Amino acid sequence: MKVSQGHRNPQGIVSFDKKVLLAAEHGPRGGDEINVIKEGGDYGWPFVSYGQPYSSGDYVKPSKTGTHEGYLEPITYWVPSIAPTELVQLPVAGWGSWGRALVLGTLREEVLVFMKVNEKFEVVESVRVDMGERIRDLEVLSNGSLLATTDAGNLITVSNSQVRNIYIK
Ligand SMILES: [Ca+2]
Repeated sequence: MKVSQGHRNPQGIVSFDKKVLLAAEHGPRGGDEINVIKEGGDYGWPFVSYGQPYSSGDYVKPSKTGTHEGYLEPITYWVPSIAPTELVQLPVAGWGSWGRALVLGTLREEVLVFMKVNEKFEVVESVRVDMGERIRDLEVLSNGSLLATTDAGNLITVSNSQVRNIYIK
């Protein structure tokens, strides 16, 4: 069963509070998005994007750029691109005021983006935590800390109070 359409390159998906599906996707050049997924929703690609084509020779080009009119709006987007990957939700315990927040991995920016959303899924606070590596995947461990995989071949745990490298190469 098709749930939704018009996604470009979704790489992260999370069930927020185990109720609402959120997905992160790459835009073309800019226009990276986080969307609340609604059944039957159309998220615009390849018709609209806040990003731009890479070049006039792109195989698929958005029909309209710099707008998302006519399609479901992302809850947040990035121009220029940050290259988003996995999206997770932090547990309440152990994360202080960031409990229940969203965390997004990025490739290009080499940061984790921590985001608080309100009940309407508006991003009300956002911080970037520099990881110094391209972050590919994220997992919340049973002890509540966050585990990141990196393109350099490292696993990094992140807790509210510490950042620690574990080299697996
Ligand atoms: Ca879109």
